[in-house]
Amino acid sequence: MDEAELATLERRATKLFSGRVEFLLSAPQLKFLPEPDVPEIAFCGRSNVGKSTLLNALTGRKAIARASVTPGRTQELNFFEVGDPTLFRLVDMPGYGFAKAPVKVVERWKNLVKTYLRGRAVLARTLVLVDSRHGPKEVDREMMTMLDEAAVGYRVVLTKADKIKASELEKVVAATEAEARKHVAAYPEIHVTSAEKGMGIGALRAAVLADAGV
Ligand SMILES: Nc1nc2c(ncn2[C@@H]2O[C@H](COP(=O)(O)OP(=O)(O)O)[C@@H](O)[C@H]2O)c(=O)[nH]1
Ligand SMILES: [Mg+2]
Repeated sequence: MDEAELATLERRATKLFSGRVEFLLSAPQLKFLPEPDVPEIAFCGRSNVGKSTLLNALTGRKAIARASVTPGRTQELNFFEVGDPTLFRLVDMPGYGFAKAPVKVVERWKNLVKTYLRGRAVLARTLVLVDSRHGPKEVDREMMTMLDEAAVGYRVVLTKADKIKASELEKVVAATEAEARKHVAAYPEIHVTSAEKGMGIGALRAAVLADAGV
């Protein structure tokens, strides 16, 4: 795609996201998933990485997805519809890697997340969010490997880029790109974002649109 096409896609994406975006439902178990009738884009990442905040930034809304006060509280899959009529859905996944949850609870959401990611026919793309301040951690690598094995294509998205210095960001970007290259299902190019500053949001909107095939 050349620059002019990309700019057009970005404009179309911004227009679409400024239109109808609605919370559909929260699924605490697989039986509550909505009908698989439109493409879905899933947002994964460690608890507190900025999933809900990024979802809000993409849709240009302050609080359509609830940014969590207590890390690890959201253990449901939250579905948001985009477009009128609905063209695709965004899915805010439960965060992984929080220390305080009981083993049983962790097992339950691991199963829910795995089963969804492996078996959801309409899953068009997954975004794996990684905190710019930390880079990919062991739990991120585990998630990426699981997605590789499930042959689910994903984009790695660095969040909170405003929180570190440009020189440090450069290093984290390089390390994250190196990690992405090790994973067969990962896009080689990563996204660098800051919901706070609006950095990388337009490009990610365009990518989501392209991934959803609309
Ligand atoms: N400075 C800054 N803070 C962010 C950014 N994105 C998220 N946060 C903060 O990080 C915390 C966790 O965000 P949240 O969206 O709830 O994470 P989630 O658990 O992955 O859904 C919140 O306090 C957010 O305000 C960002 O781009 N920049
Ligand atoms: Mg959240």
